Amino acid sequence: MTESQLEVQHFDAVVVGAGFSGLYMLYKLRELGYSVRVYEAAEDVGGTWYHNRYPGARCDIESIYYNYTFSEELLNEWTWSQRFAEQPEILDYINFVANRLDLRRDIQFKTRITAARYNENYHFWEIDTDTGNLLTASYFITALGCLSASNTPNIKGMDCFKGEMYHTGKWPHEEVRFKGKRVGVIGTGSSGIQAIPIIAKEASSLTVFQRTPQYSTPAQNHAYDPEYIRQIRNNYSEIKKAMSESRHGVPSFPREELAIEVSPDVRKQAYEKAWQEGGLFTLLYQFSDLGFGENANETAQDFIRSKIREIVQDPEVADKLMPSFFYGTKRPIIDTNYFETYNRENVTLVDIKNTPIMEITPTGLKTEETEFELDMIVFATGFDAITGPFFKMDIRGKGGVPLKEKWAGGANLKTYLGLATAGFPNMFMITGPQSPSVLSNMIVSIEQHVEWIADFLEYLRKNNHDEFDVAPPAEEAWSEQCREITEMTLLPKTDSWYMGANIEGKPRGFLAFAGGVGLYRQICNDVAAKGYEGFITLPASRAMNL
Ligand code: N01
Repeated sequence: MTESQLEVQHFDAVVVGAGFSGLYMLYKLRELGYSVRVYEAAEDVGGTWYHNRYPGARCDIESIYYNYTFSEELLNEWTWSQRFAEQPEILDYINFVANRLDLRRDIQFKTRITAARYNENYHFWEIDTDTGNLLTASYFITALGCLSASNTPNIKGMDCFKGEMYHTGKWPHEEVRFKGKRVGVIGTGSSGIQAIPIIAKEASSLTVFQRTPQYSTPAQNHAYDPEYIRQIRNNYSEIKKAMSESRHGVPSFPREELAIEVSPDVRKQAYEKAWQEGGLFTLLYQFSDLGFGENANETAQDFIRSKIREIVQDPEVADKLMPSFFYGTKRPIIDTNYFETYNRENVTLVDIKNTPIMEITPTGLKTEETEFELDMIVFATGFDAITGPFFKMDIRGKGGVPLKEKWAGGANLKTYLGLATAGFPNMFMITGPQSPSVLSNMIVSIEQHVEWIADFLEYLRKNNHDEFDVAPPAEEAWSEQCREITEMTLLPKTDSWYMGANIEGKPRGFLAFAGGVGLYRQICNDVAAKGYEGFITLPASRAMNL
C-alpha cells in the first residue's frame, strides 16, 4: 500500500455506484458546490447496463421515456433509434451523459466500498474500500441499483462443469459464441425471455430449464420515425409532467373501466388491441381492476394463456408454458418471438418444477428424469433484489448496529420513504426499499430521489445543520403505509423477487412502495414542505460529543 492510499480523504458526500442514479447525484451535488466522490466497482459507468450485456438485453420502458429529463440540452442532443433500445445503445447514452457533463473526473472506478460506519462523535461516515482508500464523508449516499446482486443458485457439482458458464447479470465483455454449441438456459424471467430467442437462432441446440412459466406479451419493437421524435421533443415538458404524476413513471394511465363490468367481447377487443400495440403496461392498463381484483385479473391471464396456445404448435409444450399466477404480480415481461421460439426444432423445454435439477455434471446437467449433455450453461436466475446490494457492504449505524441486523426478518425492513432508515444518520438511499423504484420507470424515480435529496441537503446547509436521522415513529408509519397499500393489491399473493421469495432463506415481505410514483412524489413533497417532517435534524454548532 502506498503512503497516499493511507491518507484519509474527506468529502461532503460519498456516492456508491456509477449507474443512472450515482451519475445524476454526482452532477447535482457538484453543481451545488459540494465535494463529491463516486466509487464504482466496475471499470466504467453504466451500472446495470454495464453488467447486463447478455444477448437480447434491452429496455422494457420506451426509450423516449428512459432518459434523464433534467436537462433540455441532453434531451435534444440524444436521439434514440428504436422503441425499446438495446443494451449497447443505452450504455452509449450513459457514456454520452458522463462525457457531456464531465463526470468521470469525480469517479473512482475499480473500487468497491466494503464497509461504512457512522461516527457518532464527529457526525460523519468512515468508509473502507477494497483498494485500501480510507475515506470520511458527511453524507453516505447509496446508488446501488435494485438489481445488482446477481443470484446464482448453488447446484451440486457446478464447480466440475467443463463447459462455459455465464450469468446474464454478469455477462462477459468478450463476445460469447453459441454457434454449434449445446446450450442450456436456467430461468425464464425478463432476462431469460430476452436471451432465449437470440441464443436459439445460433446454438445447435437450446434446452430451457423452466421453474415457473411466465406471462409475456409482444414488445412490438420498431425503429423510431424522426417525425415522431420531433413531436415528442416539442411536447417533452407535458410528457415529463405526466410521467411524474403517473403510476409507473410512463405518461399513460389505466383506463377507468372495470374488466368485470364489461362483456367478454369488449374485454377481448381491449386485450387484443393491447397485444398488437405492445409495451410494458399496455395490457395491464386496459382495466383499472386488473391489479386488485382476482376475477378481473383472471380475464387477462386467460387471454395471454390463449395466445400462448395459439402460438406454440406442440400442445404438450404449450401446456408446460401456461402461467398460473396473477398477471402483473411479477414485473410484466415483453418479448420478441419468445413463445415462437418453442416451435423451433432445436429448442427443448424442461419443466424443472416437476423434474428438478439434481446436479451439474462435468458434461451437462442432470434432472430427476434425464441427463442433458451441454457445452454451455446460462444462468438467467435473477438477483437478490433491492436489499441484496446493501448487504454486500458492512454498513453500521449508531451504536455499531449493522444494517443487515436492523433489516433482518421481512417485517423489520423499515425505512422512511425508502430514502433513509432510523439509526443510520446522514445516509441516503436512492431508489431504496419501500420506494416505488422497481415498480416504475427507474429513471423517473431516480431523478425524483436525487432532486429530493439535494433539496434536503440544501435545507440542512441553510439551517446550519449537519446531521439528520429518521424519527422511529415516522418509519414505523411509513412501513405500515407501504404494507397497507400492498395488501390492497394482488402483489403479495405471488412468490416473486418483489417479495424476496426467489432467494432461499430471504425473509418474505414486499420490498417496494406500491402506491405509484405520482402519489409518492406528493408525499415526499409534503414531507419537505413541512420542514422535513419525520426527520430529526441537529445543528452543526452543538459541542462534539467527545
Ligand atoms: O430475474 P427473475 P431476471 N433454479 O428473478 C428462475 C429486470 N430486468 O434477471 O420464477 C431454477 O425475474 C426463476 O424461477 P422462479 C426486471 O425488473 C429488466 O430475469 O423464481 N430456476 C425465474 O424464472 C426483472 O423482473 C429487463 O420460479 C431458478 C428466473 O430464474 C428483473 O430484472 C431485462 C432458480 C429468474 O427470473 C429480474 O429479471 C432483464 C433456481 N434455483 C431484467 N432461481 C428489461 O427488459 C431462480 N430461477 C429492462
